[in-house]
Amino acid sequence: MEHIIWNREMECADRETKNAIQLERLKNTVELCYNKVPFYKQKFDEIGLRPDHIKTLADVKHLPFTTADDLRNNYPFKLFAVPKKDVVRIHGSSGTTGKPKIVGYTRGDLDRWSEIMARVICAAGGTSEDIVQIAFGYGLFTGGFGLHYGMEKIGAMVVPLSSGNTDRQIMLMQDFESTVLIATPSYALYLADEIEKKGIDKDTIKLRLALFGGEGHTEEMRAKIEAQLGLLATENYGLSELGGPGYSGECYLKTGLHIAEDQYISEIIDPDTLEPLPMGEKGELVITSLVREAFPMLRYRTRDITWLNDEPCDCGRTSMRMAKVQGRTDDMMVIRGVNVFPSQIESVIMAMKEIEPFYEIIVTTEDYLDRIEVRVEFSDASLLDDYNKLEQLRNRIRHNIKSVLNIDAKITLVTPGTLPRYEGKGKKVIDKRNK
Ligand code: DLL
Repeated sequence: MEHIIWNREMECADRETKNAIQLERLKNTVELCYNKVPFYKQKFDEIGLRPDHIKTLADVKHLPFTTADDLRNNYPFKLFAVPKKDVVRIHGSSGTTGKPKIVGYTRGDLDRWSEIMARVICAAGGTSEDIVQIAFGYGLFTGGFGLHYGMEKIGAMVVPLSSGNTDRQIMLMQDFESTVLIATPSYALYLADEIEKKGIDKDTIKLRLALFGGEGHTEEMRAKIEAQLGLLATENYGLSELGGPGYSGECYLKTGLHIAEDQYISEIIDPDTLEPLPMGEKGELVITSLVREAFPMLRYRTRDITWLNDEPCDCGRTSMRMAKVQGRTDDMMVIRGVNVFPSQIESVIMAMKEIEPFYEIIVTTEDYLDRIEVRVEFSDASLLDDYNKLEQLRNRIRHNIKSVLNIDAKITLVTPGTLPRYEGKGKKVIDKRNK
């Protein structure tokens, strides 16, 4: 399979060229923020910073951070840097409660977004020959529209199904002989499970590639979906605040997510001291946009934990890569003093054949102590009649989780098919503690 590099000039540029592009665009973005967005002007004035103080790329560390609260406090349009008449699209965060975080795009922003989408799609292995089933939600969520325009740009055949209606997804996937699936890993897992349960002939499914994103997944979960659907899956990362997907995505080699460096500056900071960390160290990802007109963003604290790698990739791209997101600073659970990421529990579950890949983690406080309960489905329904075997399975899961986390979790086994399935991002942790 031939792999296309969509924009060789940008994706394979040397460091010097990239630095020059970044510096020029950073200066423009800082000017834009200062001159057009009162929120930024006030922040600059408070610390005595002027746009002309930004002379080198290293000066980015003098810029103030922006946080999710800043978006909420300026809801809906107060961070826009252009008049409303120049905004042609609105998107927002995918949360279902409260006010969404709203972002805007000019026509030029949409063009530049499609451009970086085309890059990550080609990096994954997508081509103009592909028939692409988009099962990301269309709406305020950036996933559906982002992939849609990127796929059209490379000339693929787009099937804009949006999420849900699984029977129809499977029928059209067979009828159209879709070759690429775009979905959250949670939904892909559900789809794969349904295809298996319905006893559908695997030869009628022609998928060869999937682009996942919108949430993380463990390598174990990816391997499971890849095997079940017979495809290669790459991971994509982005967030509404910075425009959505396109910021970074894996190439077919799956060795970290290539970042669109001509459109974004990426830093890793220590989330406690807020100091920048050296290349390769793990911390919170902070992103500055470089070409966004309607909604420029300075040093946005993503809360996502990862690290960066500046080595060129064997695919030929020189772009800086980020590691798979390890978790969010705010989804790390502290259980009796131990830091626990849901992904650690997911790895254990995915590795055990006797249980289904669906789970729920429930955190409560009992007698002032944190308790963690993991609910999973056992695969073999006949176990219901064999208490001993069920008990043994429960103990094995408990033991495996304990060996990874060093804490005792309560394991609840439920019958196959009882836990919720997700069409978009999965909600796998229910924290019932009073915070
Ligand atoms: O999820 C944008 C997106 C859509 C990216 C489709 C890729 C594909 P939001 O709804 O604003 O935007 O959610 C952003 O989702 O801060 C991460 O915590 C999480 N997230 C997104 N992609 C990944 C990923 C879109 N590949 C938030 N791995 C981000 C881990 C991810 N977390």
